Amino acid sequence: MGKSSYCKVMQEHADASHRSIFVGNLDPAAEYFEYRASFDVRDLVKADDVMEEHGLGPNGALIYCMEHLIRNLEWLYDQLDAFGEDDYLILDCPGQVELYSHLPVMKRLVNALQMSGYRVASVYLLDALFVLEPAKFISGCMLSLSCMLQLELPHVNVITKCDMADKAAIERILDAEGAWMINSMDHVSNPKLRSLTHAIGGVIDDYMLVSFTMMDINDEDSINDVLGKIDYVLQYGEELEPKEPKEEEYDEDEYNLPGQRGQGDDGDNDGTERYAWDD
Ligand SMILES: Nc1nc2c(ncn2[C@@H]2O[C@H](COP(=O)(O)OP(=O)(O)O)[C@@H](O)[C@H]2O)c(=O)[nH]1
Ligand SMILES: [Mg+2]
Repeated sequence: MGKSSYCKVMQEHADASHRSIFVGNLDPAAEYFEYRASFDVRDLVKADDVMEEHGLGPNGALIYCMEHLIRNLEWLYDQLDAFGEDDYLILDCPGQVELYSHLPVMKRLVNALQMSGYRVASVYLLDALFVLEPAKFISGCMLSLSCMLQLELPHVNVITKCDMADKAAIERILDAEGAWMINSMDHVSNPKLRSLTHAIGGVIDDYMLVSFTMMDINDEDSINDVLGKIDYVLQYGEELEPKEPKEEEYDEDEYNLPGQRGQGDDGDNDGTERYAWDD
């Protein structure tokens, strides 16, 4: 979904705006990325090596690698020691959904970071082309929800690759009632499953559980907007300069703060100081 590109774009944006963003690669199967990596999990374990040594397929090897990382957290702590109090780090994570949905690996990693005093947020990326197809969009929303429930972190959803898609069409879908989207699927979906699909759409819609920010890598304002939203959920820099969301710019429903859905809360949260989590 453009995870490594997201890291690169954020790092370049920070370079150009007198801010530092560090990136660490946590994807043992990464083949290629263009950001300056402060550390790389492939120095500890590589998916290719594991496939060869243990005769595993790509998914099995990836899970093996992540479990190896969890068993060797000292390695990660050694890398993290290099950073200072206010440093901002994006972790470029593997995208395989089972790591977030039904395996405890990423949750354990998050717990370890939090127990060491790091503030963590998750950033979920969804490809713009998925938004334009209702069935894929709903499935993307469900996956995001699954990550939110599993990781229990302040969470920001971003639509990537907006430079390649019809932005007006995406905006229309994001503004539309979920019911409209579900109805637009009726002519293609199996009638037996229609009521289930309606119920899922209704849950997403009624509780405004998932909301997205569009990001276009060629539009600095949209990159700034995404960064600002993540800063807000992390309360990044709050010690340096108190930061309140401006009503006209920030809508608290957009932040998907765990445990605060539909409670009319004012959006306060543990936030983060050092670490943004890219999934
Ligand atoms: N045009 C465009 N291409 C993108 C964008 N993000 C990623 N890509 C392309 O999509 C492919 C996969 O991106 P990558 O960041 O490596 O995905 P990852 O596997 O999730 O880390 C690469 O060829 C990127 O150049 C984007 O925002 N716009
Ligand atoms: Mg990648």
